[in-house]
This record gives sequence, C-alpha cells and structure tokens, in this order.
Amino acid sequence: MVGLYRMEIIMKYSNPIISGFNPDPSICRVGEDFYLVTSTFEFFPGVPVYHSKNLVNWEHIGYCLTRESQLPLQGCLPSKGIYAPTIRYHDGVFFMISENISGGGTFIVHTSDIRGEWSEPAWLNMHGFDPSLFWDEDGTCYLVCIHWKEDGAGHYLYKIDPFTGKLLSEPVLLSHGCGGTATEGPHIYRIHGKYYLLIAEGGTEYGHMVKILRSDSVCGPYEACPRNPILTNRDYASEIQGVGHADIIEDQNGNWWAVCLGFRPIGGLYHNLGRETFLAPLVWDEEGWPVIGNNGCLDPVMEGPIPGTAEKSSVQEKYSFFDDFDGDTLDLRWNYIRNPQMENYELRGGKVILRGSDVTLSTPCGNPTMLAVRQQAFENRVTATMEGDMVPGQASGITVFYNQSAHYDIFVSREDDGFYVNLRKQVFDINVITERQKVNYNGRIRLRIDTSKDFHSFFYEVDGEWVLLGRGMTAGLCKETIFPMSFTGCFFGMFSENGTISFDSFAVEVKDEDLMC
Ligand code: 6LW
Repeated sequence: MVGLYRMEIIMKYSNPIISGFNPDPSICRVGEDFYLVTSTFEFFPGVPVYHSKNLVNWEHIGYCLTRESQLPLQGCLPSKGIYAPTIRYHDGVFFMISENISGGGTFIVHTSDIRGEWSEPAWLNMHGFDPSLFWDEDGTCYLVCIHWKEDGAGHYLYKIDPFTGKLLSEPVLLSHGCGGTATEGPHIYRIHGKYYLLIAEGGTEYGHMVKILRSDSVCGPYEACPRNPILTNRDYASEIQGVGHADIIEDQNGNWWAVCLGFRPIGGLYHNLGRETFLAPLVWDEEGWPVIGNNGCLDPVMEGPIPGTAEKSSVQEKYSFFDDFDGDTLDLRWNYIRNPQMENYELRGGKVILRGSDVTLSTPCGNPTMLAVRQQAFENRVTATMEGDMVPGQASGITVFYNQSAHYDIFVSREDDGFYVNLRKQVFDINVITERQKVNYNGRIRLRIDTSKDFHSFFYEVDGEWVLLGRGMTAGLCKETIFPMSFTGCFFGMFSENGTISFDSFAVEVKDEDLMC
C-alpha cells in the first residue's frame, strides 16, 4: 500500500494522546487492544500501562513495577531510575524491558495478565541503555540496546532468553546511527521482508529526531533512509517541540502508526509538563520507507484512519481528578517518590493519613511522605482539604513538585506562637519561605493552587473566603531551569513533614480550553 490508508474513514484527533509526564512511549497490540508504557525515573510505582481500543482514548490500567523488589529506588538521584521501557507481546506473554540507571541495570519483567502483577525482574548481566526486544519469524528473541565504547555510541544486538535475561550470543554492532548526536532509543521490526532499525537522535530537547535504517539481515549491514529524519519538529515553529523517541505499530486494519514523545513549551524555551506521548499516522513510500505525520512533522490536530471508534472528550473531562479517599485502595494515579515507606500512608474513614518524618520534599534523594498526581494541563485549580492536630515543628500541605530541587509548596506549620500558612519555594539550592501569615487553625483548612503558564498562585481559606498568599513563576519548575539534566515533569501533591495529617479530599480541576477529539 503506497501513500494510502487501508480504510477510508479518516478521523481528526488531538495530540498529545497522553498528557503530562509520559515520555519514551512504547506500544504493542493484541488483536484490537493496544497497550502503551512510558518511563518513570525516580517515581513509584514504575512504568504505567495504558490501554486503548482506538489509539486516541487511553485508560491507565496499572503499572509494570509495583514492588520494591522490582523497582529499587532507594537513594535514586532525580531523573535517574527507570529509563525508556519497551513493551512487547509474544506467544501469550507481555514483556517489558527497561534499565534502572540507579540500581540493578537492565532487566525484563513479564506477565500473561496485563491487568495483574508482573514477574520479578530478570536482571541482565550487562548495562544496555534504551533496551528493546524483537522476535524474528523463526522465534529467536533479540535484544537491541545502546553501548558506549571507544568508537562512540552504537546500537548492539544480542540473542536473549527473555524469561531469564540470559544473553545467548556476543553483541553485534548494528550501527553507530545516522550522524546525529545521542543516538538512542532503538527498536527493530520485520516489515515487508526487511529488518528496520528505528532510532532517535539529536538528544531529547529541541533538536530531537526519529530516523530509520534497514537491512536484509537482522545483523546488518543497515542502510539509512535517504529522507532521515523521518519525524522531527526541530525546524518547525509548532507548539509541540522535542519530537522523537518513537515506536511504530500496525493496527488490525493494516494501517501503521507511530507513538513518540514531545513537549509543549510554555513560552521561551521552557516546558513544565514533562515529555508527553503523541500519535502520528505512518504510510510507506514507494521505496518502502516510512512517511510519518505531516511529511515528517507532528501537529496538535492530526488525522488518520483511527481503528475503532474514538470518543470525543475535552481536556477537562480527561484530566480533571477528584479523590475523596472513600475507596478501599488509592486511585491508580497517585504516585510516590522513590521507595515509599508504606507505614506512612493509610486510608481510613474516608481520609488519607500521611505520617511525615523528618525527610522533607528537599531532602537529597530522600523519600518524603508525599502522594502526587501528574500535572496534565497548563491551567488547573488544585484544591485540598486538610485535617488533624499538628505537633510543634510540623509542616503539612500541598505542592507543585518537579523534583527535590524544584517545588513550590503551600503548607501549615505549627510553631511556638501558633499556626502559620507558608509559601515555600525551592529553586536550585535556594529554599526560602517567601510569604507567611498567622492563621487560626482549628484542625481543618482548605488550601488551593491555581496554575498557569506564567504563574502559580497559592491560596488558603478563611471563613469561606480564599486569601491569596503569594505567587511563583512557572519558569522555576521547568526542565530547562533544573540542574542537572532532568527528564521528568511536574506533579501536584499532598505532603507532611515532621508529623501526621489527614486529607479529606484532593481535586484537580483542569481549566485549559482546547477541545480534544
Ligand atoms: C531515554 C532516551 C531518551 O533513555 O531520553 O528521548 C532518555 N529519549 O532514549 C530518558 O528518557
């Protein structure tokens, strides 16, 4: 099929398909069901699994890594931990391969029940960056990954037992890439009788690109597509930038798609939502090379032969969130940082109880008592109701959290002369309380954060009226202002330090206006 889709029902849809911090997407299909995973770095649980019937509407159904034995993150530096996962389905079994940069290295987990638990990790006897799995038609399973050697970064191939992680061959160098910096993110596919090696180059910033090579043999030699890069927005003044790190999939109708990461700057060169997941249609040209998106570019509204029926839903419907903590278990969307001490979290009587230790949100590589959900839209109203006695020295409240060196918090503290509501900013290694007001805390208070692309505004409630405590520039919580290299995105969280507090409710009301298809 050349330049044409196999089904004529072309639908418009909106990007991103999964907003907020959801980078390095990888996708597989089982019949009419698509499954997608993204990377999670120092956050827990690790590697969310999303499900879709139409590639446009995605439901978060679980995580691959839910136990500390699978996901050791103690002492993990910000933006270390879990990098670029790959999900594949073979012979009734799902496999997820990734690398834990700060503990254990490269590993594979598997399951035959994608909505259930995944296996313990099979650790590989080497560090392979951005690993991916590929099964050839004869059933042989291969691992492709990056190694850095004296002659530079290269894409290497091994035979592997995916259940045990045992390497069954010496590595074969497939390629040093196509001349771009930071050659990474390899995936191999067998399509139209050839082996295709899909890669990312240019680094995961404004110069990011997707390129492709192919060969008649899985071991090479690989020739590069003459039209590389086949997907990039580096020369395109779009509201989506940094497009790269893709995975491709054929749907049940024989149409092809790419999922990739990208980000949406708030202005200047800054972005705060993290790298998000996008979708682009893919067709094959007459020479058998892929054409992705709009001639190799990605747009906020695209069209293609969506499989199944995509439901129209607004950003507000998709990403608003309310939890009254009345359930028996916490909503899937809640995340912890590093390995949580579970005795510090309890759901009881329609509240969530947070037992804070002396580990603060800024403690280097610590695991503060914090529960957080991804920020998935630019404009939000985050409101929480907090309850309970406080002990002297305690600080409890809500936060917009990027990492230990970038967060803005509004919290109540108990001090010798009473209670205060505080606005604390952590930016680089500066940690200051910029505003504080004495409050009459009688065991219950509502706190609020309004976010926008420019400023976040912090409020507390007194006698039914919201009082503005102060503001903080969104630019302080952006990847580009965070040192060292950071790969994650902002969260909205509840936290407690040096004492116990309860939250009765937590709401994120999305205010962004754009309509999703
Ligand atoms: C990931 C690499 C990348 O391992 O960023 O955008 C790194 N691509 O492939 C961290 O997500």
